[in-house]
Amino acid sequence: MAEVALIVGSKSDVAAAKGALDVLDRFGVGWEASVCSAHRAPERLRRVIQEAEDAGTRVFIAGAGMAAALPGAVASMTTRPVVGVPLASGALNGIDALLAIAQMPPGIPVATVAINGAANAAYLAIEILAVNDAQLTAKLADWRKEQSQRIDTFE
Ligand code: RP5
Repeated sequence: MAEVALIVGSKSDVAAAKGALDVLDRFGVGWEASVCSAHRAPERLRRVIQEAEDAGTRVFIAGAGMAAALPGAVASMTTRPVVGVPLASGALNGIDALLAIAQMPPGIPVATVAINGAANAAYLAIEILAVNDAQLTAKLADWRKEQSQRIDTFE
């Protein structure tokens, strides 16, 4: 089952978003991924979200660059948590997307990660799912332990 649905605003965003899928795979979390622009195809976006919810999606990850309406638009169409990934593109190299995604109005939040922080979006989605999943919680604890051991090693 695709517990996480990843949506990006353009084909040009796909490479930058792939890091999220690698993390989800490593934790055995099911995902589905699609390209859908909030500006260019808003009606299709509503269908994509509805279909994902019907299929069991519990967390959305949405990545976009420039004016980056997508994560906020997804948040406006679902009550499931939305993690937004600002992607570096265009003249402002992601600063525009970061502000657009973070500055949501009260009541329609988007949990915003760093510019090009797709991997952290996946970790956050996994942490949300782990609240009700002891096995996933244990995997996260193992991963944290592994990270600690890595930084203690002088190589
Ligand atoms: C945003 O504009 C997309 O998320 C992408 O990062 C950027 C450029 O899109 P394209 O013109 O490459 O489709 O909406």
